[in-house]
Amino acid sequence: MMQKIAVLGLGYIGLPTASMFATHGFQVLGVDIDQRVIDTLNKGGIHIDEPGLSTVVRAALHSGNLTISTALQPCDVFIIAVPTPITRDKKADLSFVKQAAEAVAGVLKTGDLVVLEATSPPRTTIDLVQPILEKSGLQGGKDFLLAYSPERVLPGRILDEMVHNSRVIGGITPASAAAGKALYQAFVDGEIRVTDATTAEMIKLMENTYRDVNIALANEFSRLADQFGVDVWQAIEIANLHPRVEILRPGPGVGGHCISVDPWFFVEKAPDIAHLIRQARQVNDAQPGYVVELLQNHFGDLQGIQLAALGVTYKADVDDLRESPALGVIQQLLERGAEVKAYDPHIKPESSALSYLVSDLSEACRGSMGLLMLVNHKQFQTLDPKELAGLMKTPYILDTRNIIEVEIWKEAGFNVKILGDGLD
Ligand code: SAJ
Repeated sequence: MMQKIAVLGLGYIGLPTASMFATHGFQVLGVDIDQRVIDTLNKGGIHIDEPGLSTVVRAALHSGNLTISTALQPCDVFIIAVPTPITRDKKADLSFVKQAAEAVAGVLKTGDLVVLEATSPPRTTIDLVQPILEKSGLQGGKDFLLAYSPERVLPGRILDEMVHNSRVIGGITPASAAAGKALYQAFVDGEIRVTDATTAEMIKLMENTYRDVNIALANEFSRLADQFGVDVWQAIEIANLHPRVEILRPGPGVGGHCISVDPWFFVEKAPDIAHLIRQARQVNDAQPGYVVELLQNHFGDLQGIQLAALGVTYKADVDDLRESPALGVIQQLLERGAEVKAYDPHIKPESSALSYLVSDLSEACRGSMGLLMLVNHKQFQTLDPKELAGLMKTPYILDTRNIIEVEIWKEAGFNVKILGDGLD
């Protein structure tokens, strides 16, 4: 019976995972190297904006089953849920995984189970983590069990999907996979499939790469539609009536610490094979530039043009700025001499280094010559265009997410451009 679980990394995945095991009867030690995370949590706060998470974390802490610390101790199970970002030259940064594996090696004992959850390049578990753990003198598969099991939860729906999504557990041995399956059955009611570690790593990357390539296709369709004078949104809606077609939504680009990152792990490991995957990444990374091009088509020279950016996070209704395409668009506008004020209901100006962020929508719009809808936050679906038109110098809006009611905005006097609508 697995008694004590250590979760290394209390971020978007580690904190919900630690709390979930704790509220399902396990003794859990949550470990993070950032003392501020520990202090925030110990004061009853939370550093992650995820619906329902603070309730579960508080319940876990109050139950006494979850303790948190910067120091790792001996446990029976070790779950490594630390970040695996990419470097500027698109290489996987596995330094946090290495650091966590070293810490586990220092307290590992016979019979323990180690699970790597962090999204990693194929073969990371067997070629990087296993040898580090074996510095303990114990042998993987024989003295300790080692598995890879990625999270596939959608930020914004983490607590629901953590329980109901299917899950894959890849073991360095069948016994490792079986032990991983037994562990997650504590709270997962989705189907749990077992395989080997490298296959499980590949599955995770395939899921996110599949999404990135399909978003790139939608983005390229948006540019083709603008070129041919077609409304891509109507075209997608009708094309998707086909029983085997599901074209995703064009947008200002692809952000987040997953979809915009994970495909590069394939490109890094197999640059002579992953051509389509690289190209899709380049299409998505060029989409912010296309948004700026649309603004240049409308305003001509952007020098001195005052714009209000609505939304800076990487997607709707989250507070996560990582790899956000909105930041890419704004950066390029500033480089062209435009004057940008941005407003995002999920980001407090005082808690962000973004100098152009203001604390309310009216301040962002006052005196501006154009609105730039960059994130489809729920709050932006009910804006009053008449009120905003009254604040602006010239009522123009470029909607990169196709969330506004065009006729209502036109009646309020706006000149409207939807990315991909085929109009000038
Ligand atoms: N986006 C579009 N058009 C779309 C869908 C998304 O432009 O049709 C953009 C979003 O605006 C955002 C980016 O793509 O900038 C990524 O958003 P997302 O909702 O596709 O994905 P994430 O990063 O929030 O979560 C993904 C999910 N993976 C898949 O859907 C295959 C989630 O299940 C993963 O667990 C998560 O990555 C992860 O952590 O790996």
